[in-house]
Amino acid sequence: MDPSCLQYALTEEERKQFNELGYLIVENALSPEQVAELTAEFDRIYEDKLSSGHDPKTALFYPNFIPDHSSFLNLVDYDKVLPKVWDILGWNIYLYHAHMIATPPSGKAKSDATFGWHQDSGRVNMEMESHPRPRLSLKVAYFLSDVSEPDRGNFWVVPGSHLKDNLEMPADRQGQPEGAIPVCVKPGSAVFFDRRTWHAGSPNWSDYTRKVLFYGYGYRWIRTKDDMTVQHLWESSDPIRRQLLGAGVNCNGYYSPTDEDVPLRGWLKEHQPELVR
Ligand SMILES: O=C(O)CCC(=O)C(=O)O
Repeated sequence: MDPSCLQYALTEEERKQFNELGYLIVENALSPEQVAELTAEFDRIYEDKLSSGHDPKTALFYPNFIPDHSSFLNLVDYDKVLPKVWDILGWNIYLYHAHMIATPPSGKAKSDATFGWHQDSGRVNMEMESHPRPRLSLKVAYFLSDVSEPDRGNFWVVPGSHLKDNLEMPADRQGQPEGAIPVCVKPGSAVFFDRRTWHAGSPNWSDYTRKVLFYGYGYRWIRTKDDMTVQHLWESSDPIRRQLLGAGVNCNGYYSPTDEDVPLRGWLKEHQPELVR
């Protein structure tokens, strides 16, 4: 990592927003050139899935896309984003999960049906005894298509809901929970969200296919949530990227890391020592 990335460290205002709302929007995180390159690779994968029989009217959920192209890999330790991730979670982190979603026009009339609201991490929410639930991980969603208007298959959130263990759903599964809003952003925006923030994807009632890449960062003692077949990329990666791709010395090092397990800690000791404890 080049120390110049520290210019993108989380600001106090950003921390306040993330802590209070459970999400944070960073506009223009990607340049138009990056959006174009990522979109070309995204479209290639999507077209490939359509040719292999994916229904063009339903959303494509495609996990483990990092090995598919270097432009996806390069976002794993992206200098405009990673410093904000470590400012929130600390240094004992890695990419535990990544998925891309294409949401094509649904071709259906707009309805009021309640979306699939959830907190991330499945059974963690039942089996961990704590209130509020622990943060554990966050996702960064890079929007490649224009969702600056509602009804475009937007990502929805209930701001401030990350400290709630339950979210009251509307009666008869009609309408959205109180306070719910669509996240409306331009291509190139990165949306950080705490895994506990109640969120949902939504149907696409527009004519544009929605395109998003999700990068999930969590503590190194959390298991991967998809196949994450990235091990062959370790050798050609620098030490911090290797850590983020799940490399380590041995299993104990996920819990009690040595310097070799967590090069990010060594880097921060030198460049942002207040984060190392
Ligand atoms: O498609 C979306 O906007 C929602 C994605 C989602 O729920 C998730 O990544 O956990």
